[in-house]
Amino acid sequence: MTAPLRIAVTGAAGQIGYSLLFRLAAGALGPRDVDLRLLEVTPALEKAEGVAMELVDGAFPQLAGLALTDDPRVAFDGADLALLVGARPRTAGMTRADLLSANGAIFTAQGRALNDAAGDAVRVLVTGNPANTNALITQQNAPDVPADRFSALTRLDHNRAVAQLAQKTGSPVRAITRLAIWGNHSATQYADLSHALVDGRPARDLVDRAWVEDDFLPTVANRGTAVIQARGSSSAASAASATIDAARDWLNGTGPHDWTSMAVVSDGSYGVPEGLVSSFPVTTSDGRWAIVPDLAIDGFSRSRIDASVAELAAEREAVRELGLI
Ligand code: NAX
Repeated sequence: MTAPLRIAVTGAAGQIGYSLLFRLAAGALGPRDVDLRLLEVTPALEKAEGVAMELVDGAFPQLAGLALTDDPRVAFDGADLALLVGARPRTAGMTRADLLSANGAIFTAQGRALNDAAGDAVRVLVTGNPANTNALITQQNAPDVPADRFSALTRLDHNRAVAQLAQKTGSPVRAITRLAIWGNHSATQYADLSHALVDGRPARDLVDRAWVEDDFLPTVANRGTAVIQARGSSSAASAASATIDAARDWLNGTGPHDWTSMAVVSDGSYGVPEGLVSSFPVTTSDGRWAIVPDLAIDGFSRSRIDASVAELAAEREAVRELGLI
């Protein structure tokens, strides 16, 4: 019998956790049973205990194990998949350096714990912001885990872009393929539809340039802010759903004619400096990702990719100066 997939989830008492955990328990990653290891900070353990009670009350047939802890080494012990959702949000008066430093403390410790305790096959997906740089810190603090096992979530941006293009062209979401998010999960991200297809037809033949530049790109990049304004709190169910999509595709593979977007450790492809955790179009199979090679990058795309990558390079410099990597 196959052992359950052991999944560590950090930030289990948070809003994303509240959507994510129930879908994991319900089998959103596939037919394999799951063993959930919930990590929270000590003051939030009681709240997480309530979430654990509700998971039990769901009587999910695939939920083969459930544990709750405030110790990263216990949460990550033998983990096949680590979903790092918990992070320190930016609060009033915090500078960017304060934010990087507070998150640095979390992700250096979690990187070390993953290095020591995680299973040999572990895949680590960082949702907590600033996701790309948190993933970089985690990866750099887990030197024994292969670098290609770390990713940051840009799937929500990808999904938002797919949905916008589907709405604009009056097509079902499943008709949209080959969209790509490049760079950072931030307002500088670049949602590239220059290779995208709508039912096999080039998207660029169906939408005009003005819509792309004045509507599509700002809508996708600022969608998180728009959701906060409308809902009074940040995207949670869609972020949980994107985290599931990203993990499922990483473990199970993308289809033959499509790709997805993942922020992964750059090998220097497309002029992105080696080692930065930057979003690329990728295909996945057998638990491994590969950057889609040989795409033509026009001048507009080049300048947008370069701007977002420059932001990532500045974040890397800042965390180097803080001694976090
Ligand atoms: P919440 O503030 O509701 O929950 C975060 C939880 O993490 C809290 O319960 C907190 O106690 C816990 N936590 C903090 N430090 C921890 C640690 N060291 N170990 C374990 N748990 C810890 O935030 P939520 O709305 O759930 O969002 C979580 C993170 O996702 C935030 O950083 C948020 O900015 C980020 N997001 C990332 C997105 C993406 O596309 N990459 C989109 C949605 C979201 O904004």
